[in-house]
Amino acid sequence: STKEKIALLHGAHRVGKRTDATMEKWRGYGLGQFIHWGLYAIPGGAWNGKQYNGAAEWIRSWDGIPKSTYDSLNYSFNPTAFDAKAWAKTAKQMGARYVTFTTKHHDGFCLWPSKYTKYTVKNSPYKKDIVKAVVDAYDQEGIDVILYFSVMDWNHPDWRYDIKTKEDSIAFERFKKFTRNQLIELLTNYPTVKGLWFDGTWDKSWVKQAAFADELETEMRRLRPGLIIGSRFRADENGKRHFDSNGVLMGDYEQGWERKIPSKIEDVHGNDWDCVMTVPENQWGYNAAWNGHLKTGTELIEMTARCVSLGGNFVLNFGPKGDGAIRQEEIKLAEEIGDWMKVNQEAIYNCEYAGFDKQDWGYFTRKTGTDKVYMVVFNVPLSGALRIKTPSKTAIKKAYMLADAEESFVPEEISADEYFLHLKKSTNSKPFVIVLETLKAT
Ligand code: JFZ
Repeated sequence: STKEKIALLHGAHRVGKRTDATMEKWRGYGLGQFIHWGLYAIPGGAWNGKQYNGAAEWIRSWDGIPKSTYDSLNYSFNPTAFDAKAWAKTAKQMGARYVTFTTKHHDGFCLWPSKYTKYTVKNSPYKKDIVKAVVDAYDQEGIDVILYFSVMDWNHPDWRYDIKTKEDSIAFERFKKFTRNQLIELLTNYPTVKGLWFDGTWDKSWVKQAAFADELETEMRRLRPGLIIGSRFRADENGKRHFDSNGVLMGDYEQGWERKIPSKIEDVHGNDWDCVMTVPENQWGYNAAWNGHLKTGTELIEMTARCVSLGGNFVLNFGPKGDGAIRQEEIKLAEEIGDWMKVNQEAIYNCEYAGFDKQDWGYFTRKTGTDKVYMVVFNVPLSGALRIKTPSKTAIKKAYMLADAEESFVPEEISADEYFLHLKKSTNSKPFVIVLETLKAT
């Protein structure tokens, strides 16, 4: 465009996608797991017998919950059923290729023994380093780890929502040092982690720290070359978040797709992105009384395919119980997704936007950089005819079922660059994948 660029000191550091191997690997993950676990898992959405409808991990902030009583939950934190290896096995079984784990949520409780606050696992009956257990267990399964970190910290006396007085500013300077120390500590303690997933960065106090946050980001990247940081970490000097004042993405991928998925490729502006999703409408931490619509395995598989078809990753959230065990409903979903992934993962891993027009039966994905296109079919039309519109001068050489290459199709050309694939039988009860080997005329 001809729009003039505003000179920025703390805007984006790069225009366009990263091209290094670490980021290319991230781009190919396809499916990830999110884990929200912390003190909020103990009340599990209820306080003194009263169920709260909001997100369970926010319970400390609801009216009528005494903050000091909540903050004392660390004295009852003794998760006897916590088994990081079992979590990692569940993730592996589901087909997740990365995990994002809450080291510290808004309540400020640290699941690692941070030197910079007393409010950690170390001062709970459990005592042991949970972040280390999780990182080691997932590393062992070959699943990459990203650490979730909330800048907003309800427990820290120096946290401020805004800076209005001299006192606020002095306190927040201390808070900034504390935040830096904790982040450097995490990166130093857990050198195998691939990235940081920031949250709690929306308040005015933090939005005003463009210079500090920019320098801190640079420091972290210097410490861990290849580190992946999303767009939710810092604002530019005009207070613009995610995208700077010139509309350029800040960070390595767009982190704004929270419980929503883009509907067309234009929505993602050529950026990397991932979508984080809850099973109920909006519960991240454990809520014993999950209510409302609970997404089914098929819905979650469809979301995965939709994300990959638009060049993103899909990340499904798990909220383990206060004792550390993953709830049965989540285990079942992980199994259902995993069973599907075992047969169809080729259409999900290392795939990208295919460049084909979207059709009503489902989603196209493409094995990155190749001529292999996948049709992930969710809605079979009554006619049994699946429409394909190819980009111009693209021929379909072969079409066959991914689960059974013997079952092949002869595409019927119905007009220029437009075909029908006629399904032989529609006995499929699960979404299925058809492979297209294409050939582009040069
Ligand atoms: C935040 C947290 O407050 C929440 O508890 C959970 O951890 C989630 C993953 O992140 O919630 C958000 C953050 C950003 C948006 C919405 C909810 N957003 O950008 O629309």
